[in-house]
Amino acid sequence: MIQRVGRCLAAAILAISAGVGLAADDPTSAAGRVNVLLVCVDDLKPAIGCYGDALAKTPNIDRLAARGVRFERAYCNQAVCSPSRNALLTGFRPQSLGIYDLATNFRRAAPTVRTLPQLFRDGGFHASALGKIFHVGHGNHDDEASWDEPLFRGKTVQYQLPENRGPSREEARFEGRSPEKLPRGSATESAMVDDEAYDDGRIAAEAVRRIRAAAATPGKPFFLAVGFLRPHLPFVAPKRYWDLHDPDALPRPETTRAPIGAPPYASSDWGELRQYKDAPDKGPVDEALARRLVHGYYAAASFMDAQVGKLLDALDDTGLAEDTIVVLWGDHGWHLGDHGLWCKHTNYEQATRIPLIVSAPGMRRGETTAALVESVDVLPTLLDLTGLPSVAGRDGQSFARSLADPSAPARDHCIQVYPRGKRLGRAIRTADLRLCEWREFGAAPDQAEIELYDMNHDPGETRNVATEREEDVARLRALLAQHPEPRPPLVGPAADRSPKRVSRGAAR
Ligand SMILES: [Ca+2]
Repeated sequence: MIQRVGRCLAAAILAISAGVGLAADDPTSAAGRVNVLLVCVDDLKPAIGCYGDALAKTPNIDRLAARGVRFERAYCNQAVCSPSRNALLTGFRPQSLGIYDLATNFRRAAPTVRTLPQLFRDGGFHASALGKIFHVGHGNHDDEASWDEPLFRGKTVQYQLPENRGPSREEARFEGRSPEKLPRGSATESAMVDDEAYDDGRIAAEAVRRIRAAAATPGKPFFLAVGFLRPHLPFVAPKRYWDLHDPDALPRPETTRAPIGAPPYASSDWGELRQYKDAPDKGPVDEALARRLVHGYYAAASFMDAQVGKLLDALDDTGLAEDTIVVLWGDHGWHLGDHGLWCKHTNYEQATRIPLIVSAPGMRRGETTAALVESVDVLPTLLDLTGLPSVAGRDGQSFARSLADPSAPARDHCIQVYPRGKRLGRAIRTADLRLCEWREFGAAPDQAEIELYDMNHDPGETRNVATEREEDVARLRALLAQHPEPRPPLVGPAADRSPKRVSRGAAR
């Protein structure tokens, strides 16, 4: 069977390379025989070994990249958890749903949409989820219709040290309770505990159990979604993962101020971090905390990476690696001190660029592609690869050709959004440039404020050159104008509120 699956996928790739969709070519070619393991990682930027970060300790993600295709230019659709996950799981961008906040469930905008896991259930797969897949908390809830069994839950805010335990503001928000009057929790924790003391360890153990059970009782193929919680705040991890890193050797941001010439509201006041007791109520973090946060982020990423390794080991041990597609996806990036920011919540490169690695039987292995892809593209790609029927009318497009041929043509631009008060920032990223157009919903284009960054000569986005590059601005705005006008927020205020309260206690 394994060899047959490999041949089927190899034939499928040839069909994709030739521009022939699997479903149209042979509706039964791979459907029902290849499994899907979708690994979603919360707040993971490409601070990963295989992405060129020599100080990261991520041997298992690197191992996955060695057996798959790594996307060098993958972007989220909005740099905050829930809208980004809606994009992955529905194939609709936030501006198509009109949902830019954490609380509004996507079914308010698309009550009958068949989600990515539902489409696999329709195709005969057993779909189940562990940890953080849809955004649960802040008033939002899981999508029970997407799964064959109840979600195996995980807690984002969780401590092991006695001095850190007890109710805290952020824990309450993730559980949909009022944070008022609760103390602030710790932003970091290094504890002498086993992996399974934290929920990422428990999630990995349960995922391994399910993989082994599937191998022992072949039947339906599986669509297994595993959502790891780290390196989202708080940066907690067993001590041995902290010990992998020398805090003095970890990178320091080169740019600690907002881009010259950018509108003030384009940045964030990083209100999420300020909900933790270590962070100041206002103003910058001090050197000691900056070092601790960078150390904590890298430690938490190493801890999560070790859990990814357990999944890969289980696939290898059972032989299922030969007929399982593995996708590793980060929901958005993170400003780890660059521009003086400690958050996601912007339209800049550090918040919007994501890790994306796809490994599948018969595909290219150990290669990198510069193809521009967005989170909404994962849904049509997985349908394409498994021979399931494609769905019309969504925002994504399959990048399966890039898996067969990393130099194949792909999108010429990606777009992201982020709201600030009444404004929406719509960003467009080409291979060379990033432009962001800020205007109120429904306002005329001539009311917009524009940012433009030359990503080849100024990859750190230190200087807005919009007024100096009128032709580039006109060209990119014309591309943006080809997209539908963004829907105004469906419910309530947008993810960030007024510029004076930028992101404070609002978006996570
Ligand atoms: Ca996130």
